[in-house]
Amino acid sequence: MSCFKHTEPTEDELAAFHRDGFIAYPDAMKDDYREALIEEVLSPNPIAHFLSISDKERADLDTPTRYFVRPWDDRGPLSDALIDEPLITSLLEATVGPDYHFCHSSMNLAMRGAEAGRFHQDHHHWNHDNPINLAERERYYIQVLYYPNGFTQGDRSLIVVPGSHRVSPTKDTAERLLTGELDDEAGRKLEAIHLELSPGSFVYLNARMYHGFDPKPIDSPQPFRIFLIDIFKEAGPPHRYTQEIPQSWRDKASPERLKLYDREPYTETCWIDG
Ligand SMILES: O=C(O)CCC(=O)C(=O)O
Ligand SMILES: [Fe+2]
Repeated sequence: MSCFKHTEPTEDELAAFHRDGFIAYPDAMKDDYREALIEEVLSPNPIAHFLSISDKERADLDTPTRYFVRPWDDRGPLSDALIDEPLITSLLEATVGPDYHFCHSSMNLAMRGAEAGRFHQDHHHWNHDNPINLAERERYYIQVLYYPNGFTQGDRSLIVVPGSHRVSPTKDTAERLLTGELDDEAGRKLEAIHLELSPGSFVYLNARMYHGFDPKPIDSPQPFRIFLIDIFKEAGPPHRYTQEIPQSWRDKASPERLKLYDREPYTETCWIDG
C-alpha cells in the first residue's frame, strides 16, 4: 500500500519551502492508509495501556498528558514505509540533494490538558560552539511531522514563523522573533501562524525555522493528538539524537534504505575534538 496521494512535490511547493522554511501537506495520506496507520501506531502494548487507563489513573503518571518515545524503534510496516515513500525521497532530493541520512524518529501523543511549546528551532549544531558544530551550522536538518488524526487551530496546533529559517538562531532569537528587530535579517515581516491540518496531513520542515505549538484544551473534542516525526540530516557528523539503527531494521532494509542508515550515531563525546 502506498502512503500518499502524491509522489512528487510541485515547483510551487518547493518555492514555499525555500521562502517560508516549510511545506504543509494537508490530507496527504490515502484514507485507507491513514486509518491503518493509526491502528498500527496505537497498538503496541505500552501505548494501548496508556490509552486504556482512566484519566484519574493517568494523573498519577510522571507525564499524564503526554506519551513520548524517542527513538521510536517499535515501528510496524506502515509507519516504517514512510521513511522512503516516493514523495519524501523526492522532497529530500529536491531540497537537500543526494547526500542525506535518516537521523531518528519519535512518536508522541498529546492528551487533553497538554501544555504549549515555546518557539524553538531544532538544528542542534547552532546550540554548541565546538568547531565541528560551527562547520555544520548551514547544513540541512529536516523534520517531517506527521499528524495522522490532524488538529484544529488552538488545539495543539503547530505554530510556524514563515521565513524565520533565514535568521541565525542565536541564544535570544526566540524571544526577539516577533518584535520586528529581526525582520530585516529575514527579509520579511516575521509573524506567527497557527496552522490547522486535517487528518492524514504532514509538514516538511527546515528545522532552522522557528516553531511552537498551542496547548491542548481540557475540553478539546479530540481526546488525543497523534504526532509522528521522521528526521533526516545532511551527510556529516552526528546530529543530536542521531540514533543507533536496530539490527532488525537493517535486516529488513533494501540497499537504498541501508544507505540512509550509513552514518555514525550520536554519542556524548562525538562533537569534542581530539
Ligand atoms: O507537536 C508538534 O506539533 C511539534 C513538536 C515539535 O516542535 C518538536 O517535537 O520539536
Ligand atoms: Fe520542534
